[in-house]
Amino acid sequence: MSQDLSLIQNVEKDMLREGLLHVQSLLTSEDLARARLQVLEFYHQELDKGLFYSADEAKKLGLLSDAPPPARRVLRKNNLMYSSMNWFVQSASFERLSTLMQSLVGPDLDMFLARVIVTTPQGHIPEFIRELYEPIEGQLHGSINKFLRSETLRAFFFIHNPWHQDWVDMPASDLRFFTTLLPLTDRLAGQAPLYVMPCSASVEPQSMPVPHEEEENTVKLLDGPVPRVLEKRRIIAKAGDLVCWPARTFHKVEVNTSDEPAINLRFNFSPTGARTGLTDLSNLVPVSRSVLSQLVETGPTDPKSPAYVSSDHLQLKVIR
Ligand SMILES: O=C(O)CCC(=O)C(=O)O
Ligand SMILES: [Fe+2]
Repeated sequence: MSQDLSLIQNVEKDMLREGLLHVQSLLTSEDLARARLQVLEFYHQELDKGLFYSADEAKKLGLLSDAPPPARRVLRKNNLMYSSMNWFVQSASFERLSTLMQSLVGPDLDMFLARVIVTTPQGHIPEFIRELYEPIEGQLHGSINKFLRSETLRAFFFIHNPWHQDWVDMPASDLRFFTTLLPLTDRLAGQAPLYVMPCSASVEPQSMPVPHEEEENTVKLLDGPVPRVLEKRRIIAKAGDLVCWPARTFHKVEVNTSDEPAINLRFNFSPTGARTGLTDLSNLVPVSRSVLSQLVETGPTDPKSPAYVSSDHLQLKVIR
């Protein structure tokens, strides 16, 4: 417990200082082993079936024209995190994650996005797709979901992810959210290198591609009244770690030159009542509630207290 408390104090300090947090070994070894086995099995099954359309198929399906193809979404019922992997939100590891999030957000906490993110090994991506998205510089995004052969999309596939702030995923939000990433595979050497710009959480939302010049250890942001030079730092994350940032911290993922997929669980958290930008509010999962919220939402827990009736926005309906 005292270890957890000091962890939380450091977490708050780290996050406030840099708008970035990396906690080693957040997942229990049991949860890591189970989740890792499941995502790797999923990946290799998809790979055996043939992950992506061929160039001819993609052309016939209109995926290569400039006109946007029909949207292919990961439906909630197919999303791994809401189906075969939904055990994870009940796990001891998720409990640790939500305790940590409560320390950064407060006791009124919601989780509003849960997905598996795969950065596909370069060697598993057909040449015609690589030509469309490489090099990473100047690209709008690195999502390659539309080329997936599988009829049911269960996870989110990337070739890379150019510099961005996660507000681009939630443009209609009020920016009050954290992204948490839980790598289930190591992010070392060529395993989809993850970079961040520490101390960038106050930069105004930038649309993509973000105009910049990049050196080995710095990035110069060229949009805005004066160019700003920020540190560029690689996060050497290992399977089971936690990496977390708020809506405006810049990060990027380079292509995966290793033989194995780089796979993360991703959860977004916000304080209850924040505008998340979700169109379907059923995707919002209450994680914890303050005492005040519990009292207002359901009434006291004492068995002698009258049953809670209802509260209609500003008008409290009390029946005695
Ligand atoms: O794959 C990663 O490590 C990061 C992915 C990412 O940037 C995102 O999901 O917004
Ligand atoms: Fe991101």
